Amino acid sequence: MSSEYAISEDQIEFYQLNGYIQLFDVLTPAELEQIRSAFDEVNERGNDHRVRVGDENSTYEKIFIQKVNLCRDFESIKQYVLSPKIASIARRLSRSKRVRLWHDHALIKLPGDSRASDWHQDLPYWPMVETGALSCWMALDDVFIENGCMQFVPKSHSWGKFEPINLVDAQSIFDLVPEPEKKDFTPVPMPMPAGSCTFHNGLTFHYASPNQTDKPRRAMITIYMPDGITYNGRPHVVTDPIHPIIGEPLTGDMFPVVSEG
Ligand SMILES: O=C(O)CCC(=O)C(=O)O
Repeated sequence: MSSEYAISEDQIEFYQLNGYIQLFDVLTPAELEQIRSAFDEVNERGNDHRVRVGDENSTYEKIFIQKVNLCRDFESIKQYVLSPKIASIARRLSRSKRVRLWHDHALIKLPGDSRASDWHQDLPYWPMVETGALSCWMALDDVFIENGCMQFVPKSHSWGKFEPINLVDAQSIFDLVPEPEKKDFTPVPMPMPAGSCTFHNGLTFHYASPNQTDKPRRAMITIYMPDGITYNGRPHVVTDPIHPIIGEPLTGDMFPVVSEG
């Protein structure tokens, strides 16, 4: 991966205030091509990493095909996910001394009978006591509203942590949000060319509309957590096999330090 991506203090403040930021041309064309080729290889190698919720035609897979921790089996994805270039942006945005990898995942919104990724927060699904974890959502295709670019509600990360909503049942998170905050609901769409990305706080409300085009919308997401985040015991596909102890920090080889400053 190429060298450090410059972000200004104003951009860090924007992220801190709004809970998200959009960054253009983060990947070089060669880096983008490398990840796209890795996605082709993932497709050829089948479904080992797929989060299975129901069968091939399940509602979940109409929202997106999700493949978790590709970095464990695909060298070029490992290079990307562990690269200091992206991790250091996460560290600076979150104003952390050190960030660890939580996990990576591919989210592919297929064309056809496509569903929205409904409004939700991420942190309620993660087994973490503390806040602060954040995602880098890297576009591998040009994205716009019609194929499911990300959308965010500015400042919604300051509304608190709600219950995890069921994306498949079209349960609305807004039923959980109190009135004063609900009136501040002004989503901001994030169209951008491939190789650009957004970062969002695990508490920020986000959404992606159905893919109404005839091509897949591919995104590579890397999730980082400030060092010291502790395990809260919630079941999760990443932590279930390793049985962490409740209250202990998520550390070790599975959650390596990826940027320190
Ligand atoms: O890519 C999508 O459709 C949704 C992404 C998302 O929810 C996330 O990255 O947390």
